[in-house]
Amino acid sequence: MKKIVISSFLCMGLWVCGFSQKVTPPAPVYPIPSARQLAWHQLETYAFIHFTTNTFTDKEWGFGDEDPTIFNPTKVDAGQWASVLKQTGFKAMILTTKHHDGFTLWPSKYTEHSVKNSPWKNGKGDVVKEVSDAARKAGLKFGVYLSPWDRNRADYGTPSYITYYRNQLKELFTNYGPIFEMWFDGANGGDGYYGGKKEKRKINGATYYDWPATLKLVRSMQPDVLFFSDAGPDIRWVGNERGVAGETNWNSITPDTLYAGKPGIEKLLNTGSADGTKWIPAEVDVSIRPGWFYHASEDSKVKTPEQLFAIYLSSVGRGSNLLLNIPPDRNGVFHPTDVAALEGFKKLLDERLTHNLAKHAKVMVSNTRGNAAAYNGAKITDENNNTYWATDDGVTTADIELQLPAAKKISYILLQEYIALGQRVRGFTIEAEANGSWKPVASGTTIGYKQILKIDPVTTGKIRVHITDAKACPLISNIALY
Ligand code: FUL
Repeated sequence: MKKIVISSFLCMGLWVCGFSQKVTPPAPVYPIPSARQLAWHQLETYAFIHFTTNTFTDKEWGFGDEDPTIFNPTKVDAGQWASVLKQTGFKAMILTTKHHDGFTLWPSKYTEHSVKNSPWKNGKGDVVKEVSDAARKAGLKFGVYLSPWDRNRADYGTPSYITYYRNQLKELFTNYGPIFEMWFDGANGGDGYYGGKKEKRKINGATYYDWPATLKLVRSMQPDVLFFSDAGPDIRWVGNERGVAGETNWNSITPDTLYAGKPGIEKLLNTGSADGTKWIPAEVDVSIRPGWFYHASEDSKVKTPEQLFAIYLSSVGRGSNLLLNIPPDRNGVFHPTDVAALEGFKKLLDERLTHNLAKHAKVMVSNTRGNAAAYNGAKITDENNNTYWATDDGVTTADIELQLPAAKKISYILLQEYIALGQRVRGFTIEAEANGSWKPVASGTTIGYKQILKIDPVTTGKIRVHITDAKACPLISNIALY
């Protein structure tokens, strides 16, 4: 103990303190993720499940006047959904417990517009229970989407509807175990059944719902839940439903600048901003079919494994999480075409992104923080995301060279920052050595949690990454080559 104190004193701020090897860890670059956001980043891919009366009316947005008796799946097999998702690499599922039509998939005691008045299981069924149970059994996390807009309710637009919405949240957040994410969207107001009034209603999206109070209520029931909306507070929308995050993708954004409907908002959501004040990473929601709900007419339009792989690269491969919607059909199961597409997608992931050629590479770096083993280049290939290579403070450009035991054909390069201390890298280039000379193979701006670059295949024994710009000393936890 005494030795460390003396040597620190003698060092007077030098990084390496003689034999005590005391090196100051990098200071965080704010904003940084919360513990629950950090865990969320690691989920990477999870499923959205859109299922309700729309599945039976062939609509995307039910008007709210649907007769509950039309909800009559022959067999809801949430076990099938969960096992397909588990086997194809998904980590969670988020269910539309109530879409804009207001029909509740659980027997809510606050409405008659519910599964309890359907013939399915003689009104004794509970889709939310079956899905949350199946998810947990398969080791998947469970999340809910409870549409704020409700085209069925007579009181939509008045204060009593907010009480109704919160009562439903109380049912969902107390009866179905842990909920990892609550998803709510900006679709609001417009025409609807509204208890028979059949009129157009407009609400003030900024004030009507009093979201701060609602989120506080939900957090009081489940403190670990993550809230998704256009503006967060935990996870933001990526600005499109095509499956594409920005090539530049900051986890930071300033929420004051966000509100639904603002011109240009999609672009900002897509890229985030380098100087954003809050950590609100983007989630990429996209459907495996053109619509969110099942329509037999779209059976021939299911995305192919190659299309799903491309979406994976433009979402997870750009540091976002992928929320892929798979809508159960009228039987209550995933359609065979969708299952085949998911299996094909998983096969492509296994073939293309599992055999890491950098595993036994020798790593040479232009600078190591305090010359300390704790931050050396080997941390980049140790396959441990809790360790990282770091440079000295003030060193914001640096080179990393990976030397492979033998030349290999490389088609994908994966980079990861240690984001627990903030997202830093603003620019990088990558070169490969072929026949004694270096040639550029890729370049980019942000890295974040994960960046996967598809390159023109190159056969090489040496890859060099230049960090060309960073907010502060870069912290790289992983580089993999495939
Ligand atoms: C949107 C909704 O209007 C769509 O129907 C769908 O649920 C999508 C995921 O969110 O806001």
